[in-house]
Amino acid sequence: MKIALITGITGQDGSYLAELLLEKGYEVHGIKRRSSSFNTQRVDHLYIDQHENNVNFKLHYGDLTDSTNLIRIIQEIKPDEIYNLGAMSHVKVSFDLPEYVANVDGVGTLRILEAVRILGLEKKTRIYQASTSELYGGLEENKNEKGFYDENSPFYPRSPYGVAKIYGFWITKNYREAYNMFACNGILFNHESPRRGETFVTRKITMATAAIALGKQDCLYLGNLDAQRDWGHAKDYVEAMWRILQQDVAEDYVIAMGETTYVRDFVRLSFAEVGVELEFIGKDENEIAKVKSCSNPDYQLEIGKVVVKVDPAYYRPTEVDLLIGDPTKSKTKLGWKPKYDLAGLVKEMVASDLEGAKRHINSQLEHQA
Ligand code: NDP
Ligand code: GDR
Repeated sequence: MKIALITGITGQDGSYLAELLLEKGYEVHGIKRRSSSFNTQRVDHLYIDQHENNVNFKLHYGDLTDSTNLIRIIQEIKPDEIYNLGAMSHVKVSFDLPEYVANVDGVGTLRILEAVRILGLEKKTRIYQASTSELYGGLEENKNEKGFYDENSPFYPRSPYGVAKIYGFWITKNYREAYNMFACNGILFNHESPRRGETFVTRKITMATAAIALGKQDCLYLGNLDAQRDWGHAKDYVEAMWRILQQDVAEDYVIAMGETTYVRDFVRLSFAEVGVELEFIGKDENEIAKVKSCSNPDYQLEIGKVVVKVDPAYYRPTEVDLLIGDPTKSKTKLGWKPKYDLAGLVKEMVASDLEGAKRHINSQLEHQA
């Protein structure tokens, strides 16, 4: 039985990866942070009473800022594979917490690599580092001849998050070259799911779609509607992470869908799921979206109602305008093939948020009864 350690197991990707590795017969260990309120909702369904026999899922308290803790956990479980997914992952918030993000997202990666080296596990333990398309920064001149970012495109990060992650990228590559460690970067483009954090743009949109359709929210306030992202499904992307660590040779890979979509068009797709067609008018901070038609009798939205407005408070000091990745290498070398497209992703997210919103309304009604 292979043993895996996942940092960031309580996050979107960590939870899907834990499910995948358990299905594959791994013993899965994860690092969770001590918090004053519950932070394990995404993995609670995997929890097994630790008094049972053959427990193959275990959470350990820890933090990427604490080397002693990381060394102790890795020493105890001696993992075959470490997936370093832990990070302060919100780009806009990284402008408010730049030093903390450098410590967790940048130096945290070094702490994992060093722990493995200090413990003499360089030959045993394979390491996956969660690198990101934010490394590219969206500069037009850095795209390849086909108009995509690939494994050879130059980096130009545009946020404290991107700058911290570039350290994580290079220190992973350096440890691979310096100490012959099996350490790889997955340069993943945006990936979403019903488990996506609620302040990332896709989830914010699908939750608001559900709440507005059910009459529980008046208007959705967003930032830059002109940004373009290459969006995939997190379930597909964690499969790529696993494949990266199963190769004979340690290398870095871009994981992407190879298509880019405006934030505005994600909003359109999301509202279309509840039968609402939107009309966008105005520009920049004066842009709004009104209901043009509503074909679903369950969601009676008034024609002309303004459901989206721009709030410049959500603009970033420096923005990444456009991201589009070239998945050729991952498709040919890893045999990676995504099962979801954008339409399927939006459908699943809106359906899940509608269900969640209805559950919430029903429980409120029960309390009132
Ligand atoms: P999430 O924000 O959903 O999850 C982040 C995880 O990291 C959570 O489990 C969080 O714990 C944990 N974490 C935060 N700070 C620390 C810390 N100091 N010590 C230990 N753990 C910590 O992110 P995703 O699942 O979306 O992303 C996973 C990784 O992939 C991240 O590194 C992200 O930067 C990267 N990435 C994500 C992409 C995406 O589109 N989703 C694309 C490319 C890269 P808690 O639950 O307690 O907050
Ligand atoms: P991103 O994701 O910054 O690409 O980072 P996010 O969903 O936050 O933003 C995508 C784009 O949408 C624009 N936007 C808004 N974003 C948020 N969060 N809220 C808004 O109201 C809003 N309005 C418009 C943003 O300006 C941006 O252009 C994600 C994270 O998961 C990172 O950890 C990961 O590394 C990258 O994807 C790849």
